[in-house]
Amino acid sequence: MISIEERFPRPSVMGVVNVTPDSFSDAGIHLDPDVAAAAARRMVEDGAAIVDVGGESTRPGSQGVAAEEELRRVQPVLDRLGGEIPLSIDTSKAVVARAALDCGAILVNDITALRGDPELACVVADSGAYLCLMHMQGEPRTMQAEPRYEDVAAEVAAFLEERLAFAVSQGIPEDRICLDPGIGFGKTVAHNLELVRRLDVLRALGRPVLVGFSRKSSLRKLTGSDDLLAASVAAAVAAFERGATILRVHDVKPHVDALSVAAAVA
Ligand code: HH2
Repeated sequence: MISIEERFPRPSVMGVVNVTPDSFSDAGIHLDPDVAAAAARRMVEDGAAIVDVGGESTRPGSQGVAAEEELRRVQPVLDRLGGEIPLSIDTSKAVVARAALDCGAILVNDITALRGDPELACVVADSGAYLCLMHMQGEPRTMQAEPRYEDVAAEVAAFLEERLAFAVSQGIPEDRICLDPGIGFGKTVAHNLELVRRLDVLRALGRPVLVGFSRKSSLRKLTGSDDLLAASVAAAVAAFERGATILRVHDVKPHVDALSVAAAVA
């Protein structure tokens, strides 16, 4: 497989399909696998380079689900789409990742950065899949209680550098890996903004950076609005301009259009 930077040139859009009853922003709407599959196909028609399918909500306060339940949610969607469109699996569980890769998924998006399941690194290494390593302080159940950093950009970069080295030590080629600051995962609004402002600190690690600011609660806090579309697009463009390569978004078409213009200007 070609390197992740060749496969996903900057900027590339990752569409989000959450097959969950309790997700942060699109809870319940994709529980019917036919509806989820149709939404994913539409995202690719609208210009998404890949669609990230997830069966576990990681929103602040969420408890996590068993692997069987996560698989029960995502498998029917993967069965409908595997091989047809580029798919990413949003999971920290090896059995879920393996099932998705068997169905043709090409990227494993692990919000625990290979800390959640000791078997996951091996599954990724054996398959040759791409991998996203994300920073999170704490765990979803408690992460927003009291996030603290001395220097958020430096600490997130140090964490990702260590996780990148770990992934490589497990046999995952460095050129398959992208890094993600984990917007909203154990961070205040100020932390999230500083991470985007100082994205060059993450870029300096030499890997493509993925940013997921779409519909996150910081945007609601900043705007006071419940309609987060324009705020999400602005955050994605700001992240792109500071060097982000892949933007993880729920509303694909407006992001693709905005990023096309931002890229044309750049
Ligand atoms: N954010 C969410 C889930 N997965 N993966 C990466 N790599 N980066 C992110 O920022 C990220 C992620 C949370 O957002 P969402 O999918 O909308 O909600 P939920 O986790 O509740 O399903």
